[in-house]
Amino acid sequence: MTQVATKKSKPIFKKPKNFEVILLNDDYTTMEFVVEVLKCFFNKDALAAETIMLKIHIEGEAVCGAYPYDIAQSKVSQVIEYSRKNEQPLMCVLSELNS
Ligand code: TYC
Repeated sequence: MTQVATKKSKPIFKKPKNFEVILLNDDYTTMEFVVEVLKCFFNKDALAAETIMLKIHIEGEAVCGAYPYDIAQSKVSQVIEYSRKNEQPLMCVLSELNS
């Protein structure tokens, strides 16, 4: 929480922003790999991971979780690094919530 003083010195507590982590569809990443990523990095069970993967495959993208900035950014980096190490082009991005 960030505390900001007003003229009357009444503290205002600003709610920290959350950031959505979004996985994007592509034509080359395997479905099995995306399911593995959703289980390992976003703690999804097998059914949720399969459902989210299919949503991305059909609609082009899906939200995998919402976190404070540092955690969201670290998930994006970890997913991209893990994908490249496994020779998959999977892309993961951030989107700001509750501005
Ligand atoms: N479209 C991919 C395929 O047909 C599967 C896929 C799903 C890729 C989700 C990326 O985030 C993704 N192999």
